[in-house]
Amino acid sequence: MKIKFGVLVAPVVGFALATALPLLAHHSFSAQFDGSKAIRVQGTLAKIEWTNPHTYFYIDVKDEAGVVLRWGCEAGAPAALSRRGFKRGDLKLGDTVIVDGYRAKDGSRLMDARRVTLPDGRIVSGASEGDGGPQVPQVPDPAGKKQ
Ligand SMILES: [Cu+2]
Repeated sequence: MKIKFGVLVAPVVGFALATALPLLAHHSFSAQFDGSKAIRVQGTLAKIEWTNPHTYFYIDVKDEAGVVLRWGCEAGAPAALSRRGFKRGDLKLGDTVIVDGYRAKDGSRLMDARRVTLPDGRIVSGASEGDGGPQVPQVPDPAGKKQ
């Protein structure tokens, strides 16, 4: 009976670790994101976490029906962003921001931020290059036109 119990429990623990790790540790692009699913998200900054190894910012996006959906955007570490000209003072809550990147494989509202358009119009790297993913996302602009 003890062996059977172990067999039953192990898959549950394994699943919990597999789902928790991508957000906590460094990972390759393909572990979490889909390079064929480019996306542009434009909205207002709701929350930002300057944490290692990834900075996360959260953008509230209003859809055609007026429903606000929150997107999580994963960027590089704070120091890596700073080296690319994206510093803490560049974004404050409520600012309008555009993020270009790729959607999470699991279909959740999480994306890899490859490029960020700051409120002052500067376009800066999300500091996530080098993770094995595509470099420049080809995504529709907010008006629906192709870049
Ligand atoms: Cu990582």
